[in-house]
Amino acid sequence: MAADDSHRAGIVAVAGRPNTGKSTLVNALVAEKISIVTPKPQTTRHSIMGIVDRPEGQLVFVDTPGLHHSGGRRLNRVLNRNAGASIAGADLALLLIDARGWRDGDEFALRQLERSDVPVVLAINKIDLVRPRSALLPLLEESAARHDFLDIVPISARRGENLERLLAVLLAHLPPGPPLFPPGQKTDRGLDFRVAEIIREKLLLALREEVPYGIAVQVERMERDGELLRIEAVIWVERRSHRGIVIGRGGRVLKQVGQAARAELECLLGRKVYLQTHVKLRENWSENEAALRQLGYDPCR
Ligand SMILES: Nc1nc2c(ncn2[C@@H]2O[C@H](COP(=O)(O)OP(=O)(O)OP(=O)(O)O)[C@@H](O)[C@H]2O)c(=O)[nH]1
Ligand SMILES: [Mg+2]
Repeated sequence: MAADDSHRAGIVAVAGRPNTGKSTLVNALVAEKISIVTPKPQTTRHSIMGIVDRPEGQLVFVDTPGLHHSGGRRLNRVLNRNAGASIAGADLALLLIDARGWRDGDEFALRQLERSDVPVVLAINKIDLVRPRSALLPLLEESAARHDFLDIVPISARRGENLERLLAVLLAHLPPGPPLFPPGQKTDRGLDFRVAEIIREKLLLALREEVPYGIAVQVERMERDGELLRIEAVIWVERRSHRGIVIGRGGRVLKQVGQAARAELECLLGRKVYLQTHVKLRENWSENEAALRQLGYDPCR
């Protein structure tokens, strides 16, 4: 692709409090599931790039962990640091809030962005939940008064509404330059990571309360065997009692998680998958710096 002056390229950090729809948006823009999505807050734990190519330019979105008051476990502090580092390295920040109104958590996220000095576009997401649409007008006014946003764009990530307009607004604020990634590449993350995340998503969906927050997934082996892909993964839990909960009575929970993950992996990979999972205990891993690094929660990624 020609790197002429009319071509733009840059990094857009997608930020906001947990559960505002950041990952849903990145997936919708890239038109592929790059990042896992659940109804639970604090689903995303890594900065994950989703790359969008348009004739006018390339937008590299960085999905970030939801910004939150990081009291509590060390993992939470790492997640905030990680999101902060992604924002600091971006050309633009895209702050997502929920169309049902500003909350303290949104204000906290905005303050983090203001500290970074990166210009901010505001996307008001989940407009499908607001009827009539004119009910959004006071929120637009209130938002404009809270910060000098480059622009404010109402969207529905889930329904794909107004996303082309959002892309046009973002592109207009990116610097001229050649693509940062080879056109056609959709994410910076490898297959191991995506497989582990899909398994973690199914665990988040299957488990309740605090258990999923103490879970990490690591792919130990991936091997082609003819038409089959054999995958071995470890599910790390941080309390002895969680092991039994993840496995479930008679192995029921783990079986259900494995089936759901396998079905999605087969779709993603276009081949049959044999998935083997082992549940292992690593006590309090989410409080332990060395364990966090080993499990891929490097504050710099
Ligand atoms: N109604 C509606 N729901 C949405 C929309 N976008 C996302 N959601 C839902 O909001 C929930 C959270 O979505 P995520 O994409 O995981 O949110 P997130 O901001 O990435 O969350 P964290 O990773 O925890 O920070 C999911 O249940 C989504 O289906 C939308 O436009 N409309
Ligand atoms: Mg997310």
